[in-house]
Amino acid sequence: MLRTFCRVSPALKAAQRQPSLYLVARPASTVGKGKVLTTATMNPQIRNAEYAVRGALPIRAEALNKQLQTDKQLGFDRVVFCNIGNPQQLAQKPITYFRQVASLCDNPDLLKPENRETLLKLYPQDAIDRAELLLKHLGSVGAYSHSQGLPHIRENVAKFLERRDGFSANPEHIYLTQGASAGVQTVLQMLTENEKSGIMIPIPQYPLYSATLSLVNATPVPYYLKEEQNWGLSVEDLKKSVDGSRAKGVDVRALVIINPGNPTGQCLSEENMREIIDFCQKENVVLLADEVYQTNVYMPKERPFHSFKKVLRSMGDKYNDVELFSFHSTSKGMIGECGRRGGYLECVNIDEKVLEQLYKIASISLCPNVHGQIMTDLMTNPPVEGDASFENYNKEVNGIYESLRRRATKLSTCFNGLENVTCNDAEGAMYLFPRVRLPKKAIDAAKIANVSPDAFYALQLLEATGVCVIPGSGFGQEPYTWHFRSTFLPEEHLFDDFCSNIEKFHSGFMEKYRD
Ligand code: DCS
Repeated sequence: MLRTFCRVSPALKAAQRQPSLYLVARPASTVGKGKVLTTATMNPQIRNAEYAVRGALPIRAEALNKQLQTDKQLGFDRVVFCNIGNPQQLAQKPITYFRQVASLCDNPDLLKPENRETLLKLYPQDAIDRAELLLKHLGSVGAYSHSQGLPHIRENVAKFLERRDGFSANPEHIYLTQGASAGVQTVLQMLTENEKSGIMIPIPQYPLYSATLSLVNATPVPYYLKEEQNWGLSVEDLKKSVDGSRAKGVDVRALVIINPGNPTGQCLSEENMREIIDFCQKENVVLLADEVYQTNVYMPKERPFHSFKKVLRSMGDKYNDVELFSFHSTSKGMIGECGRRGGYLECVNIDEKVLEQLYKIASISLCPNVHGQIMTDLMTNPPVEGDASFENYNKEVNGIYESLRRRATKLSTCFNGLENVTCNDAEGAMYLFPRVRLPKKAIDAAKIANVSPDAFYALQLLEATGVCVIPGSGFGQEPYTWHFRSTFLPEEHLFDDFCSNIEKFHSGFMEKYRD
């Protein structure tokens, strides 16, 4: 009887057959001499993974930030973290309604009848109602939820997708995730059969992709975005890239599209998206649509956001064999709740048996964190007309949106005014990715300092101004071109100073290294 309940996994059985596994893996002479786990013995995939947005530059920035507490001689009075799209780190205010609901879910005692009178002085009725509804489904935020995410929230996400796209969505095909990152990592892990499994990624790209491919030991298949066409994507380039890799024996099986782009900020046209979907069908590749910046769209008339799900469905039944995973997050948009780790993944046209495996992998982590799930519920199901919070919610969201748009323009104007710098406008997202034509003398100095020229520039900028940006090499760029990525998230009232510090630094740098 016990045997049927305690099924021993094949891996465990193999280990039991080989009790001396430990000694076999490590030569006897090393036992007892030094650490078992070193950077030499560790998983090489982890050792080799690189993630620039939390890499060398931000580490130096953190050190400078610490130094500033005691040393007032640094030449600047604060470090400005433009390395990461983390709005609340740069003083963006959280959306009031979101925090009201979250705080009531965290402290349900406030909802007790005896506290109602006081509560109503502090909280609007719709926040109270929402918290009560969520708690009815959740029980407690301290309990594990369904591994795929609370069914009630997944139903709300599905309704949101139906309103957004005009096509049906199935809550069973939605997985709530800890930020979009967890969804992306899981799907990349699922797609990797062996080291020949190839995933097409844009260059420049957000390094979550290259880092995860390194972790799972899959092969990145790069395709280049065209800087001179506002970081446009050409399907001919996709074709060249897939053909070239397949000719080398790579088993290309998926294409990653980041729309709106990070670090490049471009928004795809619907026509371009149709071509991409058609490409996926012809080439038999799964489409991964990273749509975390879907509401960060600053030219909504000329370059509106379209979801891949909507475009795919609008192309009719003929395309029902195109497999699509799409990702969204509560970290971006006007919400910026990065620390709460909310998001979801929608699976379209994915094999049911694969969905079972996806459920299994989600269940190994038990469940996505419940605070993130609550944020996902609020993001996809915010106050509507007639709700007590509607007006204030809209005011806050529009205020952040308009400010982001102004800051995007201000910063691109600043960059385009710098000698030897060109910068495309941000159609979307939170970043600019200017190109700097560095003088030869600066490139030689970088060589002596043993860093890439773009890292050399970014380091000098950091040391001189406290502004932390990320060198283009962290995202990938055309060979012998140099870029950096900066967010446009610094506070608006400090923005003029921020721009003029960059301008001063840049002209000094160019003077110093002029050929
Ligand atoms: N996809 C894209 C395109 C992103 O830019 C990010 C985060 C993510 C996914 C994952 O974010 P979450 O896991 O928080 O949902 N952007 C990083 C960046 O470039 N700066 O900040 C984080």
